[in-house]
Amino acid sequence: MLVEKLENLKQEILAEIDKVDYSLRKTLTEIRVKVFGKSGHLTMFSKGMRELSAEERPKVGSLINSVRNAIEERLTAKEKEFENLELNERLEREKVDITEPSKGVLKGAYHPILDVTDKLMDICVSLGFSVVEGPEVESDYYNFEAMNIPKNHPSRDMQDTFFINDNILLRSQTSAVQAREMETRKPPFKIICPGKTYRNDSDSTHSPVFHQLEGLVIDENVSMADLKSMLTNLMKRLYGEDTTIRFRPSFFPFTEPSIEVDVSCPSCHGKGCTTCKGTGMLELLGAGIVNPKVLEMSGIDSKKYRGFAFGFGLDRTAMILNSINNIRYLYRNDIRFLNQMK
Ligand code: 2NL
Repeated sequence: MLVEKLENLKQEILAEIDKVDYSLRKTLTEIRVKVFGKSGHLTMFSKGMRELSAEERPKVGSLINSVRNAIEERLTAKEKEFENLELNERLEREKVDITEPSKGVLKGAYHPILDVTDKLMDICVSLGFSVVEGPEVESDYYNFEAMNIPKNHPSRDMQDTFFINDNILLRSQTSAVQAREMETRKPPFKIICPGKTYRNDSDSTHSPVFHQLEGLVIDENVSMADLKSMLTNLMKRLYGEDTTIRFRPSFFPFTEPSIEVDVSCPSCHGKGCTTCKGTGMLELLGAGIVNPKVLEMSGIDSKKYRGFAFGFGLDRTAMILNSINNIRYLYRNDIRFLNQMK
């Protein structure tokens, strides 16, 4: 009776396994549970062994084992078969056609402002300067007060500076970084501060966001002669050895005396063209001997130390070096334009 039941179970389950096709492969797991699970058919038979007599037990035991092995073997074979099919299916689905032509790689290009910033930083670092950065959202104190720009100065007008409130603004010059550094560093030191600056100004040569690189040297006995020789060296390395340099007297509240620096136009080599508006020269940067008031405000002893400083407009420099006639091109990031840069 028991033997017959086991034999029937075996036939029934094997037939069931044989019937499962690939699309219904999950039912193999169900069969496995139905037969071998906690309350599965074979498990029940094994549990029932307890009620058998001592002589029946080994006979039925070995029969249960052989049924288990037969079902297990058929199940495993079928599972293996489906696994192979699944793998083949996946390989087919994920096949990459290596003969298909490439769509091409879109090449990026270096932005001209980043390019001149890097060149100037390289030159300045070779001259012993350290590069420092500071916040773009600044206090009125570091941006204006510490630079000896009085309260009634036109650059403090709402028309020129982006104020966030009475005291906080978007820095209008990178000098603010230097004011911070002067408070914390012990002279002598040489620093440059490249970065973004903001002014409410917009035409073909002005953008509300622009870039400056300012330099500051604080030491005993630095002079206008040191400043001029350093700037000459710097300009010749940036624009070429044959560049001529002109210094003109000027005025800035933070330097005294102040100078402006012109170089021979790199487009026409001084002959006169549209880039230099026929003058043969380009105004390039402002500089000067740091006003002793500025030193004192930052806690530097103006009797012992002197300083010189200079400030570049990086946008203008990038425009001159790449013959760009409208500053807007620098802020469109049109890859066709960027790829034309030298
Ligand atoms: C310009 C003029 C200049 C400075 C920037 C400076 C910084 C400190 C002290 C004194 Cl901490 N001066 N910077 C000096 C002279 C000119 O820039 O027109 N730049 C585009």
